[in-house]
Parts: sequence; structure tokens; C-alpha cells
Amino acid sequence: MKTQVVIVGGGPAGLLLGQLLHRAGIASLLLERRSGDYVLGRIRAGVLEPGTVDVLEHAGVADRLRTEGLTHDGVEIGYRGTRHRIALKELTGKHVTVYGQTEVTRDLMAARAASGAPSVYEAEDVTLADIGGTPRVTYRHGGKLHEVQCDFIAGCDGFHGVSRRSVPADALSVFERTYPFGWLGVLADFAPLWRELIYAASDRGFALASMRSETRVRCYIQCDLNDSLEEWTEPRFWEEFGRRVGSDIAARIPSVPALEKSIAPLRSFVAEPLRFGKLFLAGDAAHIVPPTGAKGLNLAVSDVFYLYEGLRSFYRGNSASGLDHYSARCLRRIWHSERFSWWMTRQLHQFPGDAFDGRIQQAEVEYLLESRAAQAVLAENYVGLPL
Ligand code: FAS
Ligand code: PHB
Repeated sequence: MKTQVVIVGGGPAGLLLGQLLHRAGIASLLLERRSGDYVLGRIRAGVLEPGTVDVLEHAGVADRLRTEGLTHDGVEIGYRGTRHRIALKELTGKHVTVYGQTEVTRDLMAARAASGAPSVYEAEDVTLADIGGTPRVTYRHGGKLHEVQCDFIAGCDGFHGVSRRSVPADALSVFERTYPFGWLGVLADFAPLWRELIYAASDRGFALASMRSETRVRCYIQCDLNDSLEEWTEPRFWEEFGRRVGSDIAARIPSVPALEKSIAPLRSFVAEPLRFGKLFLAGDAAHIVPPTGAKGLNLAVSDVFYLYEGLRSFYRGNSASGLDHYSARCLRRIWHSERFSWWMTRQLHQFPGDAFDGRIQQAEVEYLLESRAAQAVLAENYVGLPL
């Protein structure tokens, strides 16, 4: 089989790239290791930057987002028992949209099915070959081995995918920071007891109050990396969550079962460059941010938009310049998001260790809550820097 672009990975990055390429008349084959249901079952991001919404509009997949997405003009920072609003809209003229990654993925899956562009789910043993020359991709499906020749490969297969691992180790520079805690997340069906997201920094640890709709909440607490889901029963989670976000909320949390409960480690990670020959990495395949800045999905979207623009100008005008500048263009935006996500994580979580860092953290948060200029810096980064 031959095609123009093989897309490895059917998460939001791979699906969005496939949709943008299809609308530009560029053929792609999408290979996803898991089933569609499995991909939809992963509960992840919840906040979309306005730039992300624009790209989804451009891709023709924003109808449901326009009607069901929640517009948020601010976020709250909880600190030592009080909550302070960061007025995103007033400070930047922009708002964010709360619309779960699962729904973005669902909309993109529906669009791909409607486009008729080929996708293979449960594609096993995807292997990339000759990525510096004439790329070939092999995979197993239905017990048979398949081979595809293509012009380009888009590695959209996430942090644990095969694409980044297909680049010779000496051709990549890796930058990484791990954090000594994780996030325990719970999805539950009750009306949010908060109007806007609350990022709460307490002496007991961080907590985040988010939502998916007017009837469904998504909440997180900082937890130890060795914690197990079994020891975090729902009553224990909600009791701890309430102690961290505030007694006014704690007193009103209903006793409802979790629809989903998971623990995710936090990591800052960037692999440079994002291009190796005819292979282009995009999204979590190239970088990871701690979710404190709500950047992961949004960064995947900007990578994909830049790659789509590069491929479109290659196929339309035979100009390789977009592809040649892809990695540098992505990395500038990636590092600004890495910085913001690291800063938000550093300031709002309880870190073990030296007293000096603890005082600096206190000074950072106090300054943030007192200074309109500091709040404008947070707001500009939270709504997302220009694409
Ligand atoms: P994804 O990981 O979503 O998709 C990659 C796809 O490739 C997967 O479907 C995988 O099955 C497939 N794949 C992997 N290996 C393959 C192979 N060898 N062959 C074929 N397919 C293969 N971001 C936020 O903004 N806010 C959050 O709250 C947030 N929470 C997160 C929680 C967790 C547990 C994780 C892991 C991430 C979270 N993120 C969050 C970040 C997340 O939203 C990612 O940024 C987003 O999923 C990136 O999308 P993709 O790059 O498409 O990668
Ligand atoms: C979420 O709703 O899952 C969410 C929102 C904002 C974040 C992280 C996660 O920073």
C-alpha cells in the first residue's frame, strides 16, 4: 500500500492531523494500537485555549464544542484558606473553553469516519523503517503483516509510542524533570460547586476543582507516587479534596460514586528536534508537561497545526520551508508552555525539602495574589500564547 502521510497514533494529535490533511486533499493512513473505545475511555484534559478552538473550527469539528463547551472568563487560585480570582478575560481579552479531551477525540473520530480516510485500530507491532529515505511502516492486523510506503510519517503516538524510539538516540537531545508526587483524579456526576476552576495550594497539598459539564465534575488531589487507588476510597478522596479547596465547598459535596479514578505521574519532558528525515513528532510523542498549566492537549494541537501547514505548503506549492522550520517553530511554543507548566506546578504543590524553597514559593504566590502585573503574566500563559 502507498499513501502520502502515515499517522502513527489515534489520539487527539493523530486524529486532528488526519482531519486537517483530509480537508486539504492530502491522503493519510492512521494506525492506532488500541481500540477506539479504549482511546475514548482515557480521561485526560479539560481546558481548551482559544487557539485550540480556532484550529478545531478550521478542521470543521467544532459544532458540538460550540454548543456544549463551557466559556470560562477566569480561574481561581486557592491559598491558605482563601480564593483569589484571576480575571482571564479582563486581563487578556480572551477566555478558555471547558470541553473534555474525550469529547474532542469523539468529534475527531466521527469526522475521520465520515471522511472515509483509512484508519486501522488495534494495529500491532507498528514499525518505522527508512525514515531518512523512502519511509515504510509495517504493522500487524487481523493476523496479517502489512507494509505501507509513504512520503512522510507523523509520530503522534504519545510518550510511550514507537516513533520517538525509532529515532537514533544520538540524534535526539532529551530534557526532563520528574516530580516527587502524582495527581489522583476522580470523575463524578454532580453539579459543580464552583463556577470556575479552582487551583488550590494548601499545606496538605495541591487540589484542582474542574468540570466536564453542568452535571459532571473532574477533581484532582496531589498524592504520593506510591499511593494506590485502593487506599483512596471515594469518601477519603472527597474529604481530603474538601479540606484543600475550602470548607464552603467541602460541606456540600454529595456522596456519589466515582465514574473513573486514576493516578498519573507528573513529568516535564522535551525531545529535540521534532523532525528526523521524513518522520515528524507531534504532541506527547515529543513533549510532556505536568497538567497544572492545562497545556498538554493544547500543545499537541499547535504542533499539529504547524505540521499541517508545512505539509500543505509542501504538497501545494512544493515548498519544504514549513517542514524545514517545523521543529524550531514548535519548540519555541513548547518551551514557553513547559516553563509555565513547571512554574504553576512549582508554586502550587507541596514539595519535600529545603525551607528556603518553601519561603520562595510563599513569596511567589503572595506576589501573584497582590500584583495585577503578575496576574496578567499568569493569564497570558493560561489562555495560551499566540500560535
Ligand atoms: P495521546 O497519548 O493522547 O495519544 C497517542 C495515541 O497513540 C494513543 O491513542 C496510543 O494508544 C497510540 N499509540 C501509542 N503507541 C502506539 C504504537 N506503537 N502504534 C500505534 N499507536 C500507538 N493534558 C491537559 O491539558 N490537561 C490534563 O488534565 C491532562 N491530564 C492527563 C492525564 C494523563 C494520565 C495523561 C497521560 C495525560 C494528560 N494530559 C493532560 C495530557 C494529554 O491530554 C496529552 O497532552 C494529549 O493526550 C496529547 O495527545 P496525543 O499527542 O495525541 O497523545
Ligand atoms: C481537567 O479538567 O481535567 C483539567 C483542567 C485543568 C488542568 C488540568 C486538568 O490544569
